[in-house]
Amino acid sequence: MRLGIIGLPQSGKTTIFNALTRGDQPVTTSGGRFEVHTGVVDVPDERIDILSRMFKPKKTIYAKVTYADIAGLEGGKSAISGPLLNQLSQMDGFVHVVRCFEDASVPHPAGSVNPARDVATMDSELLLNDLIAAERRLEKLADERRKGGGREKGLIDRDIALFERFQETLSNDQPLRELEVSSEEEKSIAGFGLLTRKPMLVILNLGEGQQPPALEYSRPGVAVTPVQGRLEMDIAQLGPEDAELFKAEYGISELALGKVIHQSYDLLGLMSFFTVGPDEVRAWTVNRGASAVEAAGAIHSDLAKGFIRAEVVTYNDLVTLGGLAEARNKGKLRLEGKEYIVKDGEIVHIRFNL
Ligand SMILES: Nc1nc2c(ncn2[C@@H]2O[C@H](COP(=O)(O)OP(=O)(O)OP(=O)(O)O)[C@@H](O)[C@H]2O)c(=O)[nH]1
Ligand SMILES: [Mg+2]
Repeated sequence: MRLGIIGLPQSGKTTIFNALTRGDQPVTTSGGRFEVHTGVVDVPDERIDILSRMFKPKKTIYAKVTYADIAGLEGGKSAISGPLLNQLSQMDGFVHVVRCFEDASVPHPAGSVNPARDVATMDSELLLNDLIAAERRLEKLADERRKGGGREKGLIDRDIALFERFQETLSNDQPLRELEVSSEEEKSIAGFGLLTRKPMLVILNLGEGQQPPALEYSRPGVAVTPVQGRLEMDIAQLGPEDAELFKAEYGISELALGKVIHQSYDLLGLMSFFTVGPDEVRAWTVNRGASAVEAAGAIHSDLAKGFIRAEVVTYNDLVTLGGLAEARNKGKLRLEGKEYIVKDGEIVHIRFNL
């Protein structure tokens, strides 16, 4: 799963990226140049820590999220061009970094710090691009319908109706993530990478000790969270001991970054199930509502192909009872079939036969 970090120039994208990935990309200005850096981040999970202590495996593997620091968005109400748009459309969701910090030595491209305005600017930039994409698609569909010989007319008409709905929604300044579409329709737009369909996490990038601004912004599929970006980046770059000292000195009990990673994960509609054993304790990522056979497929396609049964135990039962054998003895290890809906935090063992 990949989240693209976007925002106006000099809003603190690379700073947030470094904080999330414990990276040290230089925070010099990209000058609006198109530039992408990616980093993979473990999703912190106390349950994995505890299972790992229980099973003492050779390897402990957390769920992962990839962040991409994408520079080059100007926020000038112009269409986003080629390679940049291509990058954006490949993301599963966005982290929008909004500058709140005041610093005279860092000029704001619009001349002043105004988070509400910047949120609106980025929203309309993404909207504009989807509007252009929808219009292009409608032209193509009209051509296809006129020429004939390809897909069935009924299918083309269905797509035309859908993209006309998109066009209308976007023209009313409404992002597409707020529109209900059927699973059929979902399939016919999967390849288009429409930007306003993607979930978004808005990060209010605060200066040290700054209070978050009041921002009236509540929309489906968007979460808003304040982060003291530079402070968190500085801490992320320290060793664990120094980081503790630093946090004590600044009176920080918990970093916002763990929360940001969790919010990203939730926003993308993901959850984790676990596998345990002496070799490996591991978190696997699936969509919420995934079935047992889909969970098997997340581990390996062979497990889905040869699926017989899933042995399932809840995290709480396993930890309380102290082991898989104990769980089995107490009848807490359930046998489930292909269609079983896996829950977040369940420990799943797939029985399969090829
Ligand atoms: N004072 C202060 N400066 C910050 C803060 N966060 C970021 N900066 C500074 O703002 C400048 C821009 O930060 P970057 O993280 O490079 O911003 P960016 O969005 O990646 O910039 P571009 O890639 O050039 O668009 C840097 O000089 C940072 O040190 C903060 O919380 N307080
Ligand atoms: Mg940058």
